Amino acid sequence: MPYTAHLDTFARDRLPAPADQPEFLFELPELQFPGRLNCAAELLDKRIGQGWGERRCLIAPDGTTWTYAELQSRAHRIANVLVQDMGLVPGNRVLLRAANSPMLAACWFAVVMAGGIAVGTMPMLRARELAQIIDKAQVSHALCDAALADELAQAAAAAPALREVRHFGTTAECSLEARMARQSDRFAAVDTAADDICLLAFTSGTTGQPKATMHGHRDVMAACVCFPRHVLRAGADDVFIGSPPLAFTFGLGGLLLFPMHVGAATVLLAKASPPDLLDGIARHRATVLFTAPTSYRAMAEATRQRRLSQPQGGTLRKCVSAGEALPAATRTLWREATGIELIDGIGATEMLHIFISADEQTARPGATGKAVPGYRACVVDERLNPLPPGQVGRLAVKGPTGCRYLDDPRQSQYVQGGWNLTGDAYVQDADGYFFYQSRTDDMIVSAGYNIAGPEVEDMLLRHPDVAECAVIGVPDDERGQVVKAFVVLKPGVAGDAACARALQDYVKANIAPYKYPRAVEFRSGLPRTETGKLQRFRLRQT
Ligand code: 3UK
Repeated sequence: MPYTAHLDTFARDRLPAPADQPEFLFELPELQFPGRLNCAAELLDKRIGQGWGERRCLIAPDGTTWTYAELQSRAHRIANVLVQDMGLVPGNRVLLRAANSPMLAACWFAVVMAGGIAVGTMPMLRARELAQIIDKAQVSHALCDAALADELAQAAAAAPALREVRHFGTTAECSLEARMARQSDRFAAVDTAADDICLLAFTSGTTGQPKATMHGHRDVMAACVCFPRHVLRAGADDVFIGSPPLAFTFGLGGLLLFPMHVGAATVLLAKASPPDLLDGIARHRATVLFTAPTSYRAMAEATRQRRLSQPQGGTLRKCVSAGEALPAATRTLWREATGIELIDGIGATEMLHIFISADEQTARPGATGKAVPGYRACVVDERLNPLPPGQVGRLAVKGPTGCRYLDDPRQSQYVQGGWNLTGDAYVQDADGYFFYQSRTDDMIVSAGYNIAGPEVEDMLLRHPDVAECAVIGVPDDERGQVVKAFVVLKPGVAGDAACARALQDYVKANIAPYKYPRAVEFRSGLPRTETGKLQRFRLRQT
């Protein structure tokens, strides 16, 4: 048996069979990792050994700042509480439940340092969804913000696996903080194997039953040296900020792991709506921003007056967009508002983080970018044969990270022949740039034409009256499907027949007329997941 520090082998026992796992590539020199690795010790304890102890690490919305050494002493105390008071054994799953905050980050490091498996949960989740997660991951311990205790208590009543719950952010006698005060601020990190699992990330899933993806200590370190080192290139003097929850791997990487890997500081905002983000950037003099395309679009309007970026006298210098396709129109809007060229990147919970991207200098409108160093990507047909440039097909990737679903038959859909198939339809150009088309199952087929909804959305977004939109195919007797647009108008614009016609004419005039939306419905908002992704399947159900 290969070495593991896990005494509780739940995760290891539920890995996909070797033949169902993707091929992992470790071709770059920076991807050579030792057989024993604890990523929490690497990102925190090692940083202090390196002399970064007094550097700023975590910044709360009110400006309260923890240095690397202060985060370490909290994480070590929590690790001692987990092991001494709560009986944590390496390999146990620990549910984390809080809005983004320094305390949530300290809990994450404590769990991982103690050899536990962190199970992040979005603050918006309800008891029903929490119970599903607890049951699927057989979660035994939880650390929970007292403000979010109710739904967890309801879930716990229905989920017997959960034995130990501790709350923070309360003055109660049995609070996590009270227990921390009685523990030592020294904890020796568990000597985990590089491939011991350290986090379970549930897919934000725009459809269907939740799946748990598994990532190990090596995967975390690998993610830190691919996109961040080769594309983002942030440094120790940067101040990161953004919106994705730490329970979403986009947020975990962008707002916690990546800044700490380079010794930077990170602002953890509990609320990160576009106006909150704008305030936070100015107040904390943030330099690196991670958020989603819709958020950039909403901020662009308001940002013109705010001088956010360096070319305008502000501080912001790097902006990453991921989670959904970035419409070329949004890229332009942001550049015009701030002078900053967005860094688009496609990532996935299954892949841990971003694997195709382009930096500010090499970005092309409408393209996601090229394979991030460390990854290989191609466009393939139904039988996994590579397709030439210009042909639309399925995106296939492999690299140092990849998909391992916890005990799930859908493994064989995501991983085929060693490749991770993300479910996205892409086309490559002659220069190797990848252009997103749609989700594979979202491609609209109307009267024999293939139409990618996002292309129509991009055109609608260029119209001055449109705030947000979503384009899907709806069943049609004559054409199989017709293109339908759901449109949220800017305030003060009337959603009448004349407006619908104007939008249709606008699309027809600017892209091939067969792509225009034959149906237009006005809405006051669009259905989104807790990570902000459009739920097209819910629009199809209406
Ligand atoms: C879509 C994109 C076009 C695409 C994620 C960065 O979004 C993340 O993970 P999820 O598991 O969703 C994955 C799916 O989302 N997508 C994401 N980014 C882009 N489509 N352009 C993009 N730039 O369908 C993908 O398969 O929620 C993103 C880092 C970590 C992540 N988990």
